[in-house]
Amino acid sequence: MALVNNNDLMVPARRDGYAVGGFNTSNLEITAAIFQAAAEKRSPVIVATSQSAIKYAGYDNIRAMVDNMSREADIPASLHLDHGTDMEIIKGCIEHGWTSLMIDGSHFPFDENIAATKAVVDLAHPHGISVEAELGRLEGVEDEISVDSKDASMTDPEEAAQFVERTGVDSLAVAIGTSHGAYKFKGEPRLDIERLEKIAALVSIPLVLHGASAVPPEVLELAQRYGADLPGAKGVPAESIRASLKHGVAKVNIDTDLRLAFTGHVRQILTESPKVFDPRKILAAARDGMAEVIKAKMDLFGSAGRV
Ligand code: TD3
Ligand code: ZN
Repeated sequence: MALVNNNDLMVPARRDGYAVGGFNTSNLEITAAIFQAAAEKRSPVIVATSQSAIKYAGYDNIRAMVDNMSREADIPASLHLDHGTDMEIIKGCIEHGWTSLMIDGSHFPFDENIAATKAVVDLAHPHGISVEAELGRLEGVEDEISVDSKDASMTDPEEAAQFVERTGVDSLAVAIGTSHGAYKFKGEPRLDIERLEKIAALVSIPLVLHGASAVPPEVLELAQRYGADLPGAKGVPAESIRASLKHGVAKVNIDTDLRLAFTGHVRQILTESPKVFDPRKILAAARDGMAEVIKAKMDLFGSAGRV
């Protein structure tokens, strides 16, 4: 079907206690994996593109690919800008048919984040485009910060309520202890679910969990068996994702797990089949490997079977 916006996908998700995956793409094979999984699982899906992915693949190529695949698969899907910070790209997405935008003003002081978010809401809403914002900062182990300062960077529930009220934003990304990439925790993984519960009590719009990749052991193991060097990689346990679904999280962002699956499968086929040099053989293995990961996410998030 034709592309929808994130409200169409996330408002029912928050109401019914499941989440839609926001999967990042930058090429044909990742996009195909997303729709292959969505079609098999009968799951709605959010196709996310970072600013650098747009620079890499081009607005029109991405839009045509996502639009076409969502029609062919007959799956409700949105095309979403992930972590928008550049007004030129935000406007470019509006002009090129994106149905959803994230404005990431999380690095700004509170009032400036509000102003930046409100400006994007005012630009997007007349076009029927939904807007996600972020309050609080996602800081990982690589940032070398203490537990205290990690706590200080997390989303404040009262501020979140005020932020949503003053911006008119459609969904809110919260910082509760996750971070981007493959190295999220040094010791035991810990998310601040109590904080999330307080936010959800004060904020009725759908919440978004960034940095939610699990770094699944079998995915990491495959990549490492064929030479990847990723010591100490650690992600968010399934149990924490399940807990977040009970407290308003209606979109869960996944990029790292797809990158790891892609890398593992490409490494495997190149190592095990040294006579293969057809890019389609190499990339089809990666695509199918990513589709398996995505299907498991759709089961975990509870979005499977909702179409
Ligand atoms: O916004 N994103 C995707 C871009 C992050 C770079 O990997 C996420 O929140 C996904 O985070 P994760 O856990 O997959 O790195
Ligand atoms: Zn993110």
